[in-house]
Amino acid sequence: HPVDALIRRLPKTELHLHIEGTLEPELMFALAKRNGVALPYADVDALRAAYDFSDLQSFLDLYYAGADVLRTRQDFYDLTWAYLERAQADGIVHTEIFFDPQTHTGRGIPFDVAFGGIRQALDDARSRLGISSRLILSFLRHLSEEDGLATLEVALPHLAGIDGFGLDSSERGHPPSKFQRLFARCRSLGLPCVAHAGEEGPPAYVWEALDLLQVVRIDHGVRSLEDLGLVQRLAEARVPLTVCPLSNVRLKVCPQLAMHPLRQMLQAGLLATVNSDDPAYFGGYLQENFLACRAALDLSADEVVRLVRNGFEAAWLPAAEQARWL
Ligand code: ES4
Ligand code: ZN
Repeated sequence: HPVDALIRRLPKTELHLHIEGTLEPELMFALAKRNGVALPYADVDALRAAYDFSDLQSFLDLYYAGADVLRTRQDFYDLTWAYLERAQADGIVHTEIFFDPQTHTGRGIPFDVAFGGIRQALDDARSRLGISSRLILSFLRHLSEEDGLATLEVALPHLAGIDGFGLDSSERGHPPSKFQRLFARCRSLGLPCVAHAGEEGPPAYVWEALDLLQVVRIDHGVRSLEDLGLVQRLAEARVPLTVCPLSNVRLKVCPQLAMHPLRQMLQAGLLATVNSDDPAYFGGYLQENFLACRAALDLSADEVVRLVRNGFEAAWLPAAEQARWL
C-alpha cells in the first residue's frame, strides 16, 4: 500500500515506551542463563504462548516476573541497546523512554545498576546510531507515595541523567491524587512530569493528572473521549496524548484495532501520537503500530503525517531541533 511506504520512510519519534517492556523472550532466556535464574517456561515458544492477556493487571504480573532476569548493569545495557537498534531499523530518530526503578530496587537491584546501564546505552545511541533520547523515571502507582518519595531521594545524585518523571502500573484504584506530594517534589526539581491516565481508568483520572499532578503529557488517555469537557481542555491546551494502539488491543482496552479511537482523537483536535508501549509483549514495535493502524483504520497519508508530526511537536526537544523535523 502506498501509505505504508510513507510510514517506512518518515523519520519518527517514540514517546511512550517502557524499556522493561522491550525484553524479548530470546533475551529473557539468554539473561536467565547468564544469571542462573530459573524461568517457569520450557522455551521461548511456551513463554510467548503465555502472552494472552485479559487486562492490564494480567500483563503486569508477567512483565514484573520477566524483569527478574535483569540483574547487572550489562543486562540493562544489553536490553536498552537491543531496543535502540530496533528503533533505528524502524526509522525512530528520537525516543523518550520510561524505566521503573522500583521494579528493580524492590528485588535488591541497586538504582544505579539499572539506571547506569540504561543511561550508557542511550548516550552511546546518540553517537553510534544518531538517535537522541530522553529518560523518564516512572513511579509505580500500586506502591505507596512514601515508596515513590524514597525512590526519588535515591535518584537525586543521578538527576543530571534524568529528563522527567512518570506514573505507571495498575491504574484502577490508584488515582493520580494519591501522588500529589511526590509530583510537587518532582516539579520543584524543574523537570517535566507525565502520567498514565485514561487507559483502564476513568476520565476523572486524566483530569486529576492535569490539575493535581500538572503533567505536560498524558500517556494513553484514550478514555478521555468519554468526557467532552475533557476533550476540549486537552485540545485547547494542546496536551499530547501518547497512544499505544497494539497495547490497547492486547490489554482489551479496545476490542479490536478496527474499533480503535485513534482517528476520532485526531478529528476531535487532540494531539495524539502513536507509540509501542511494551513491544516485546504486545506484538509490534513502532512501525508495526503504524502499519497495523493504517490497515485496520485505512489511515490516509495526511493522517499518518499528522500523527508523525504530532510526535515531534509533543517531544521534549529544543525548539530549534523541533523546527528542523517539522
Ligand atoms: C504499562 Cl501498558 C502499561 N500500563 C501501565 N503501566 C505499565 N507499565 C508497563 N506497561
Ligand atoms: Zn505505558
